[in-house]
Amino acid sequence: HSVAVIGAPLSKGQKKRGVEHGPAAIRNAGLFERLSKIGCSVYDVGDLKFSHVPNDALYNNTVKHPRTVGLACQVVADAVSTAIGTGHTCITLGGDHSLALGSISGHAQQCPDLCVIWVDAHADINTPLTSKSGSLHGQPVSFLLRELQDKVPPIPGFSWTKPCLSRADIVYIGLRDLDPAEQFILKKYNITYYSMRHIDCIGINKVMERTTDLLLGRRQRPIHLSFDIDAFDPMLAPATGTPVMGGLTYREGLYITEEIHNTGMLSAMDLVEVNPLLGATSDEVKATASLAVDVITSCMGRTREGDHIIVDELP
Ligand code: DIR
Ligand code: MN
Ligand code: MN
Ligand code: MN
Repeated sequence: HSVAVIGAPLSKGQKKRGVEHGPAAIRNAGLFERLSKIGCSVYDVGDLKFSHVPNDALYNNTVKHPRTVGLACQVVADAVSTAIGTGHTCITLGGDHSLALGSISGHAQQCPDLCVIWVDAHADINTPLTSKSGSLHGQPVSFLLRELQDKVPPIPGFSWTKPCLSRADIVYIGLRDLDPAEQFILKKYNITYYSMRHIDCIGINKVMERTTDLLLGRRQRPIHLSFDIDAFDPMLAPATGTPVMGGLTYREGLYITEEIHNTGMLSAMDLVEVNPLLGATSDEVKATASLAVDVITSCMGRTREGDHIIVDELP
């Protein structure tokens, strides 16, 4: 099938330099060759251009670069909407995770019925008023959820956003580093999440069974996968801005993406927070980027069993 790849070199949603080079690092790790090998026809949209908004003052003394990030997300939303509207499965390469506000909004313009699987060490559900860091990559989900809108102030750069998800339309997997306000929000709105503890407890197979039952049990609908590379253990994905010990194993990560592929409903995905300036060695950077490619190709149908033989009889 046909996939569109959009580079979104957005970095102003967090504080460390280098995450804007994520798309190039993932491309250089052989993404297109690997996608072609599994039979995808790939359309490269290229890297989006984001403008830096001058005089982009803090919001509420905390939230950083609101106009720059808000405008960039709008550019991402348009690109994703166009790619989905043209009939592609859409892959957005980050860049920091604030871009998911754009990609999910753009996806929802074409598929209002979509649901979201958010794979991350973090819930990224702070509001601009609860955020301690002021980083917008810790906040995208708050703008997307209808139930939270009376808690989200109108901040500069985000007037175009419209919440497109309800609390039951999103499931988190891999959480292990939540701010107190984020924990409060997850509990108060009864949002489903499978933390690393849940994965230890019931296993990744049950987690995926429950996730797909919850999201697709009543009706088939498009899936948006938002995959933060920091969901993996830092041993596997060291080149990322906010690593947290005790993350997904390689096998758990690929089981998640294989099950998502097997639903047949994956419509768009993000792969975010690969920061090639943060590996201690070039091997660490290569391992992180190559892991990102494994995640993406697995989503698009690569299996760990290899390809099926397409002849009728052995020679
Ligand atoms: C923290 C960290 N909860 C924040 N979030 C991160 O900044 O709001 N998200 N690192 O990926
Ligand atoms: Mn994230
Ligand atoms: Mn994260
Ligand atoms: Mn397939």
